[in-house]
Amino acid sequence: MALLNILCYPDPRLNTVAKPVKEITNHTLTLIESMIETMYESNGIGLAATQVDVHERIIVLDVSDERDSPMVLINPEIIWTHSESVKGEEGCLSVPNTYDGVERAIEIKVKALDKSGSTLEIHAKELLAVCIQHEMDHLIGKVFVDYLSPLKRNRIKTKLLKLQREENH
Ligand code: K1U
Ligand code: ZN
Repeated sequence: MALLNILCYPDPRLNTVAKPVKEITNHTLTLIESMIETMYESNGIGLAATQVDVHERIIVLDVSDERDSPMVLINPEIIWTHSESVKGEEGCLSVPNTYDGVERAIEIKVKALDKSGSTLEIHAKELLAVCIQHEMDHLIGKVFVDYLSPLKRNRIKTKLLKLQREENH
């Protein structure tokens, strides 16, 4: 297992659309273990393969208080969305120290493969529903700041580019 480098906004690789996983190989399983380790190490509740520059439809999540229940969703698809949505505060490991409100469906049903290739269906509510929607956005190249106004997004972009320039000198 290894800790993976997380791409930082506005890295254009975060806008890549991920491809479906055709076959779950040992390489896929090693990637998943490293993604879980990276998510825990970064104190995240989720991580999409896109964020570690792997453009395959894989997400890992753990919204448990104990941080001992990792979930793996391969080729996730939303099969039902509640008509009601709510605005909640989001953060992102690819957008450090930045939090803002995003409107999300309050409940969703998701179909995916687990790491052994079995189909699973999840009825997600509350933080799990928000986190799955956030991570699935990463797989289509979307970052939560894309929901904010151009003014806010540009301020965030400028702040993070300045930080990255300082870190590289
Ligand atoms: O995609 C990611 O970078 C992970 C992201 C997931 C997420 C957090 C909050 C709302 C939606 C999706 C994080 O884990 S950011 C880490 C964080 O600051 C946080 C952790 C728990 C609750 C809220 C924020
Ligand atoms: Zn994110």
